[in-house]
Amino acid sequence: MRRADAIMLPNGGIVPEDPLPSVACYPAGMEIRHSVCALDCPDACSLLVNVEDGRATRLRGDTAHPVTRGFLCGKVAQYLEREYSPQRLLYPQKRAGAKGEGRFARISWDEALGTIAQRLAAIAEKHGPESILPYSYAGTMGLLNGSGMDRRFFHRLGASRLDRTICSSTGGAALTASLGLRYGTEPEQFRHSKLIIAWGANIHGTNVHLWPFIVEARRNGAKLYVIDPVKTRTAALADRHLAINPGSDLALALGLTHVIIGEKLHDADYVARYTHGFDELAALARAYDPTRVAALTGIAAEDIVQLAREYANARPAVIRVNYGVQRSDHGGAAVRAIAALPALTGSWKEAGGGLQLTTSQAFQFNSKALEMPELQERSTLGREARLVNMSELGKALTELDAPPVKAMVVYNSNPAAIAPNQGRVLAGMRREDLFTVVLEQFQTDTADYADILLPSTTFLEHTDLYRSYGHYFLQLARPALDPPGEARSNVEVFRDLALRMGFDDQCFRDSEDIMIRSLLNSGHPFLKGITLERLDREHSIRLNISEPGAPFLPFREGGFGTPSGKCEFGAEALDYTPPVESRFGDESLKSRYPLELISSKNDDSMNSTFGYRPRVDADTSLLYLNHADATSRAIQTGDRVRVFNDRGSLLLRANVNGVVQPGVARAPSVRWNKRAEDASNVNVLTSERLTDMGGGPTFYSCLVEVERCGD
Ligand SMILES: Nc1nc2c(c(=O)[nH]1)N[C@H]1C(S)=C(S)[C@@H](COP(=O)(O)OP(=O)(O)OC[C@H]3O[C@@H](n4cnc5c(=O)[nH]c(N)nc54)[C@H](O)[C@@H]3O)O[C@H]1N2
Ligand SMILES: Nc1nc2c(c(=O)[nH]1)N[C@H]1C(S)=C(S)[C@@H](COP(=O)(O)OP(=O)(O)OC[C@H]3O[C@@H](n4cnc5c(=O)[nH]c(N)nc54)[C@H](O)[C@@H]3O)O[C@H]1N2
Ligand code: SF4
Ligand SMILES: [Mo]
Repeated sequence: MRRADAIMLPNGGIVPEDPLPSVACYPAGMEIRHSVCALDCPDACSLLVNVEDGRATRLRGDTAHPVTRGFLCGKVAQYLEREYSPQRLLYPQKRAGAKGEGRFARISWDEALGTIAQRLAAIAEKHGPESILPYSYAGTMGLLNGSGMDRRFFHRLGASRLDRTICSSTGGAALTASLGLRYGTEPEQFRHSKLIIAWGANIHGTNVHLWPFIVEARRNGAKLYVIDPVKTRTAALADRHLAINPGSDLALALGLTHVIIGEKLHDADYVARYTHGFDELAALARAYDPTRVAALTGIAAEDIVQLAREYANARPAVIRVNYGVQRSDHGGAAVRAIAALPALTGSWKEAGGGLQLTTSQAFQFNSKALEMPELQERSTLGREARLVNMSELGKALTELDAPPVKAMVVYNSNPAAIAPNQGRVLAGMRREDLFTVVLEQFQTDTADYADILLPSTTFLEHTDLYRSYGHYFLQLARPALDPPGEARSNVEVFRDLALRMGFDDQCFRDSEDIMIRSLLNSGHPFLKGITLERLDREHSIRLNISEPGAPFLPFREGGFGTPSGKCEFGAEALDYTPPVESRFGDESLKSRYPLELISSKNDDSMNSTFGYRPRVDADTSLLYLNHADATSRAIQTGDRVRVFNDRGSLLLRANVNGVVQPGVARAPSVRWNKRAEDASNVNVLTSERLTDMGGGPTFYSCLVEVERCGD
């Protein structure tokens, strides 16, 4: 491997070190154990943990892993601080104060589980089991603790099903419609690219293990272009930053298509063989000439023409589109129009070409065997339960009827901080008639609303199986450390709860190993020969997506997963209109709230997971403004500002610099409400409005006004 010390890593990121000394060099009593980072991140790093006398003394990236390549991001390089934090929850507790106040009294596991079982049974009996709502997302990416025993439990109970839309469902639905399969270019192939487009993708901040491959490509002459309304660190390091108007990516992609087809730069052979709907797409794109697209996107017409030509001519060229693009009204259509580009140019044929939004669907598990949806028939409901969209939690807790939500069980998520339209979410969570159970590692904002609060293990303390949404290695982690206090894994808690509820199905006695074997047992060729035994030995195994050493070219010869087997351009759904909340949208709205607020990820955290760290408080209390917008409001860097719209109001500190264009503001997210002076965060401003596909949230389409507010 190339020595990576020449590769600049983000703040706090650890530069790869010398290879591990041989085992004989370690002090007696020290062991190196393997683990996997379970955070909601495409990189799914392979970890090595030094353990001395049962205590971890060091955590680092596995040098042998082809994507981890021996380094960790800054936030997880310090994970042992979290692991051993005095703020870890250690015992079951019950509420001793008002909801949200955060006062609790210690109880035993026996009392905790007994109370939960009794309350859930009574609520199911009185209001029907659908009045119980699970709420979870990807606090851990582990399959057993994220979508295993919990799913079985809620299915058997007949609880409402949760539509897990909060992050990626819009882009996922778009890829499914266009490609039929939610996977794409391998990260390792980016090193062969000549042009890399980071489209709504803050690679340096949120997907840093792709960065060394980009560095390698650039050393060989590749260019990196970034399309992002914000001048992120990725954009600052790029050859070119195209500062696009928020939510106008669909127009830009159609503009590129206009030039590519107009100048006959497309691959007519690939288009004819492997795509469907070209004529309709060409007809639509005719209306998107560079002058019009420039007005819609804020990108100069000549830059659009140049980008289209370079993209079509640079061989190979790859697009890393991330989830930033799809958190807006027409995010689904935008992803579809972007996903059309590599099919138009035939770039899927080349190693280092194509596109990556996610790689997750290549992990072709037998998820039915893990989640067991058929258990719903054995519930008192006796049928498939209703589906509640997690992005509309505020609505679900305050408006949903027949039946209303009477109990909520939260795990792997912090909805009091991360769900949109927070005012309504918290109004719902404050309801005295709502029974709330929270499984957590830390005393989050959500934990403060629990009636019963249960201490959870971290990924270093339980067994789990991990896929990735940014690479193609399947990984297993066994516990590297003992849980502190009385912490238990989600698997254990839902297994125990099932027994308490009297569910005598054999599946509630399954061990972790049995669950893993059932997941692997899908018969899909990508998983052939991958067994639990091999995973225990090797820890990380590349899926059988191509011959070892050969690049994975998923759509080289078509092979799309759509019903037609072709890439579906779907032009009928791609005509552009501005997002509802934008400077080009509704007149009455934009006159009162003229700034488009983007609350994208902050570099040093993971959504709200590290919200207890002072450094995260500092980052997530900033509002970046353009000089023009600041000057017209007499705001200077360091000023306290009030950011507001019809949904709520928030105090932040202004930072006036060059990262956003006029009319756009950025608030790095997401902080813990209770650590702020006004006990709230940016989600008091965001709305529950949904996107065009997949029922996703529109976090990044949010109009606000800002005013100076004392010091
Ligand atoms: N450090 C860190 N890493 C993380 C996370 C974190 O919180 N912190 N979160 C993890 C999670 S849950 C996810 S889903 C991934 C997300 O990873 P990314 O998708 O890379 O992250 P986002 O910040 O959501 O969005 C990426 C970029 O999209 C830009 N953007 C916003 N609106 C638009 C638009 O309309 N058009 C275009 N072209 N760009 C736009 C934003 O300015 C941002 O820079 O990251 C994961 N990794
Ligand atoms: N304004 C705004 N809002 C956003 C976003 C944004 O960019 N802007 N991003 C959105 C996106 S993309 C996402 S994915 C969501 C993420 O929202 P969430 O899924 O809520 O993610 P986190 O805030 O990281 O909280 C995860 C919680 O799970 C807990 N946890 C971790 N492992 C375990 C475990 O094994 N067991 C249990 N019981 N708990 C565990 C952690 O302690 C943590 O508190 O936020 C969304 N909200
Ligand atoms: S958060 Fe992402 S980059 Fe950081 S260690 Fe975990 S998987 Fe790797
Ligand atoms: Mo996410």
